[in-house]
Amino acid sequence: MKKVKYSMLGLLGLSMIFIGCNDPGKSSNGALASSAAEKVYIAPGQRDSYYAFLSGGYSGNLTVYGLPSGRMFKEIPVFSQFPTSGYGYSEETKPMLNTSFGFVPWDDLHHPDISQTNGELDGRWIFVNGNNTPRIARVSLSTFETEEIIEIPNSAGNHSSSFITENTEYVVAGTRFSVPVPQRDMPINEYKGNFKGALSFISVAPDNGRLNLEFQILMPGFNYDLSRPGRAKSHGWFFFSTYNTEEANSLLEVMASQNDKDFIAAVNWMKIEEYVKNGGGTKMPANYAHNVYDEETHTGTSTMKKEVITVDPTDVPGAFYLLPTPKSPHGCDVDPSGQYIIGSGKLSADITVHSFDKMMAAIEGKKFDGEAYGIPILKFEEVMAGTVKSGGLGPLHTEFDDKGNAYTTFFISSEVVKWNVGTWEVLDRKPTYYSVGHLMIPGGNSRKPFSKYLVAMNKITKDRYLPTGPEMEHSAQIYDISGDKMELLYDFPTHGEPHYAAGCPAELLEPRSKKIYRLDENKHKYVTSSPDQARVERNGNEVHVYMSTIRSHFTPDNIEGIKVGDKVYFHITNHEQDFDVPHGFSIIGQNTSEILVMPGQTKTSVWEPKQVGVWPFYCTDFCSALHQEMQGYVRVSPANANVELSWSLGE
Ligand code: K7E
Ligand code: CUA
Repeated sequence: MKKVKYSMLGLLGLSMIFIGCNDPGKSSNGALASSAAEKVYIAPGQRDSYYAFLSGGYSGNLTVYGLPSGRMFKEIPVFSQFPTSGYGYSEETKPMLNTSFGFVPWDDLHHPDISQTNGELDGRWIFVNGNNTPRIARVSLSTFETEEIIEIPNSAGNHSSSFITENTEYVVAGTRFSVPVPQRDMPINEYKGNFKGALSFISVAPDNGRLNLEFQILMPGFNYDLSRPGRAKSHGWFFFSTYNTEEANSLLEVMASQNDKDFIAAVNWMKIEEYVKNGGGTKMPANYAHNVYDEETHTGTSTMKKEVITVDPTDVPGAFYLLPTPKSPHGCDVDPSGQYIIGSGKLSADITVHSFDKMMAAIEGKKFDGEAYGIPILKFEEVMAGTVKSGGLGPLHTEFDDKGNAYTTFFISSEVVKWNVGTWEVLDRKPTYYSVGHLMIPGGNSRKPFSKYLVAMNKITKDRYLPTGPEMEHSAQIYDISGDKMELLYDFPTHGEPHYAAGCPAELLEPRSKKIYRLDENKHKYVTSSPDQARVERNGNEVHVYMSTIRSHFTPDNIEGIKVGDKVYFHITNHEQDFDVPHGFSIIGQNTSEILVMPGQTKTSVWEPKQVGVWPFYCTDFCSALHQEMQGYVRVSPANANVELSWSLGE
């Protein structure tokens, strides 16, 4: 215990020294060179060559940037309410944030992954995870909207997620925290041997992307930190890094660093899929939300699912093995060939690389070193392919280029280290400012990386930007990796706390990016398909306003006969059919946000008037020269008044 404590202190001390050494780097930092400036400069009217999707961490959302400019194009709301569009505030999108805990309007989003076909990015969808209240979301890369969110039962701290298999057969969700399964009232210090770590496999329908939780593996009570699919030769397997194999439940900073090695768990999901298809596994009662947004009705619905199939690893011999991996591994990355599995022991200087071929041979030859809860532990020497003597400290995450190189981030020594996959030789290293977490090369988590740019996402900003009080946005950095040596090109601020990111060439998404929703295809229950159908209907104290918008008026624009105590639903249809002409809607005293309605779309804003008076509403998006004229009034009478319901069609 003492030894561990000292080494922890040592690492902390070193991290201070390393950060101290990284003087803003005015001399060593080549970013001021004019050639670097040219490499990131996108002239007015020109477009970037890559999309980058950065996780928003505790913002709960996903942000879209261009590379190499580092310009932010959009924030896509996923797990968090977003007043800019009304996501999570409009009646249509509230169901998207429903969970078994009720409405949860926030999450912590870490790992975006773009859908693949044959191990290459196909640009259909991007998957993301919610850590806190375990959820997986699917975002359309045509509309850039969240289309589906599925809650993950028996899970907590959904961190080794949301990575996909190489034909997007499954998106995987692994629990960081082990918990009692099923959840129950029990003493925390009985954790060891009793808590379970659920690894969930969610199938993705090839045509429309619909998610279904097919099975959950109930693993020993370790912490499952990160994961990557096998690819090419290792397709069919999935790899999960673990820590706290000690199964400590207190003072983890020390107690979970007792074992010299934790594990990378190798899971043969194809075997388990077959086992489940043949009736294997146990049906267990569960309660989890499945929320789907329909593009035609522009409406989300939430359904509670009641059952899940669980699999006990000891019931499927040959499908589970543990690969000893030193020093509490964090990142678990698989190279483009599928041969190498990289475990980044975050308390270490070295990077451990396992070989898939050696793993298969060790399984064949039964080269075991005992077992844990019935799962065979493979002999370390039998599976290890090599060690990268990095010279850095605190390796976290690795991405790959298309020339057989790997790039690993080092949190403590604040750098990116480039090394050769196969010789394990260090080829280059560049500082990051400061304390880098994940990095991203477009396609760097697939069989086909695009090796032009590398984005490092840093945890500490300090002096990189003009100060903005104690709270600074995180800083990301773009490196040119097309040559032998990496070249730092540019710093750009990010939003929230990016962890992982995914990127792809612009031409993969540009042609299919949706421009408008067709009005004649709008199947919303409350659509106003032409302005002459605009109307107001009362049903008890519920009032439905069928409203149309076109530059620059609302129809109807004046409404009378509303009473205090009513619940007024404004169903707003945008009749524009031109690209980039949204209209907004907001009304005084509303307890939700404004809504922004895209061309051809219908959205609903609810308002519960509390005070008698004549209250204005207006368009929130500057849509035309007469945008300021885009307004109207609602007359609100006392609850017992008998003012007739009436409205003006503005003709
Ligand atoms: Cu390293 Cu959540 Cu992927 Cu952050 S995780 S850095
Ligand atoms: Cu419509 Cu401003």
